[in-house]
Amino acid sequence: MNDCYNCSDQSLIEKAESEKIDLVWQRYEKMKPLCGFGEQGICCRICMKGPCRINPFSKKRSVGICGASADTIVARNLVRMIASGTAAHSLHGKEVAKTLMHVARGETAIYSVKDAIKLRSIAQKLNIETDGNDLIPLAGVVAASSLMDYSRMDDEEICNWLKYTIPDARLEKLKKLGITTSNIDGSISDIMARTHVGTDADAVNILLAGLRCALADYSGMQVATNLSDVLFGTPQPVVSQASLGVLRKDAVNIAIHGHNPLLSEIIVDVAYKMQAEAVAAGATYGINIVGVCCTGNEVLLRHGIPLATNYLSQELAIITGALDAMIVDVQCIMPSLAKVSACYHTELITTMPDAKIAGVTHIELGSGDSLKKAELIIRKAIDAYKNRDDDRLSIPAEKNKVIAGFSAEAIIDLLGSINSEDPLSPLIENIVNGKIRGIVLFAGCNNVKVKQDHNFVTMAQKLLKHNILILATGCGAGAFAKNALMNSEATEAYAGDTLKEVLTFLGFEAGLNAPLPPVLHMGSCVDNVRSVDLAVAIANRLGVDLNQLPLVASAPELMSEKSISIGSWVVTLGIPLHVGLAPPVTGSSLVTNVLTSELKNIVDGYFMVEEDPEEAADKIISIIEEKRLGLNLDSSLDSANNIEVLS
Ligand code: BF8
Ligand code: SF4
Repeated sequence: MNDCYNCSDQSLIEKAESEKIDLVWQRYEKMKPLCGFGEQGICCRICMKGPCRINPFSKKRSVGICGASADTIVARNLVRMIASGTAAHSLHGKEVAKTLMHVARGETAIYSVKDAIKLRSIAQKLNIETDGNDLIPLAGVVAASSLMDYSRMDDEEICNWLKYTIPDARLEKLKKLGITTSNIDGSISDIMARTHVGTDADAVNILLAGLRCALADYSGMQVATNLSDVLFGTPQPVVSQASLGVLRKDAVNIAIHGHNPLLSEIIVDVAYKMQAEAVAAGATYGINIVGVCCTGNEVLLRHGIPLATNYLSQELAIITGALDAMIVDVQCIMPSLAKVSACYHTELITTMPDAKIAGVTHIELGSGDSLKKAELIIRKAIDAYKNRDDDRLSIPAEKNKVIAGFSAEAIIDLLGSINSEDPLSPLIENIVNGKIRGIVLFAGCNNVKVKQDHNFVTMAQKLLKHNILILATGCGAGAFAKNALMNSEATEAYAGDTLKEVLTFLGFEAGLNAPLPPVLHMGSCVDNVRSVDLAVAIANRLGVDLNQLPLVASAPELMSEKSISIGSWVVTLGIPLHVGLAPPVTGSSLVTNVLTSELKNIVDGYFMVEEDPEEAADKIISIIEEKRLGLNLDSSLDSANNIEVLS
């Protein structure tokens, strides 16, 4: 059975087994063999003449009842995954933008502009006049400009959050291909319309629309991340802890799980004010809020709240017997939590109208009485604590120090303490002189088909040894946080000599009195755009496009439709992407070939499938070295200061 890389998680799996509680790993075993047609993407249930499935072993060219080929079916299924991922991210972004608009109109007493500097810098980025614009009216203009990206009717225009955030050369390339997007919601509905029965049957044409939709995903993620920073603050380095050992025996433990900071920020605020009630109930420490999945990343970055776990082991938080409540909003919440929490005293509470679980307590947040509702939720947790059964308590001892909060702004600020006139230069010089060979962005989920966190950790250790700096988001960041790769000690333990030298220098120069971690936590899944912002800043500084940078992305344990949409815009921006599992496309050699090879000729980026983490790391190293050669980094430069050669 593929279970957890982390030993303490493993002991909880065994505890659940002894208590006869099925978890994701057992359900996976029971589901085997998985549907081979589904795995290859060759089943179609788009109309009621079917469902149809293509026989992958047929010598004759097998087609669906309507005549759709495997290529058409696979392409349609894939782009529908992209549309779903895009819808999930961009709805999150739209809700944040609408909230900023409510702030600007004075319609909410709960939220406010917390980061005025970020608001002004966004306005500048979006080409909005800031002079003479007071803060609150400016918030309204920024919110309107962002919401326009969801509603624009002029197809010739381009979404602001796409147009103003990528290098000019990349934008020109995308324009020529006709895949820029003018309207995020429009790009999603375009996919649903063209994949209706009897519409687009040209696999390549369908895939190109998928790339356009993926760029809509990128735009919506930019909205979500940037406007969340305005409302809740831009992350700065913060020290905390990760792994299930962050749960406490002497506290009312509340996990917040999901994605949208609009909800989690309220819970965090209200919980701080209700500590005394928890103490009065006998929890001497008070309330201990911990995070799960991307909400966990959001509150870790902004508040230093400990991260309990990432996607695959979410049920284990309950199996500790120490979790008094789990409060969830949207996305990546296993419905199984209802059954698992019913085996313990844990209160499971859903909070969003579009994400309920049958039989689970639903207390809706998001309207004017959210603060009162949040109090009610916390009180339920305190009541549940009184029912905790100490005999079933099993809190793992292991927890690891994590330094998180590396937004692009935080990294640039930190480097600016070394060179305030040209903050990026310390990073760029060390990439140019080869002390940092390149950068890998690890993103994406856990998948039960892989031993949890194993691919992340194995690949990172090899890449770090090769002096490659790592950025991480989403459940990838969770994997590194839990497994002690996001602290200064990890730099000592894993970084190659020159990377260690640079991280140590930067850490001390920036006043941290310790090396920077070798894996920088940039946030949740939507925060993948933070790493793009950093890469774009580096590319612009060097006068090159993103595809030329020694930069590779990896989703070694991908699972969700969101990971497919993110992966698709990553390659469309020109960045090679490693995936540790093949997406459901192998039933079409045409689609597989386009994604893994032809795309390189079209958008420069491409998908590289490699299941073995050691091999994957080697392949990524080769790509990075190839990119360095392309930029002539090692041969033509004799000094770290010669970076102008590149521009
Ligand atoms: O958005 S990394 S498992 S929690 S989908 Fe989900 Fe994947 Fe985790 Fe966050 Ni992203
Ligand atoms: Fe079958 Fe075609 Fe209908 Fe798909 S759209 S279910 S391939 S008949």
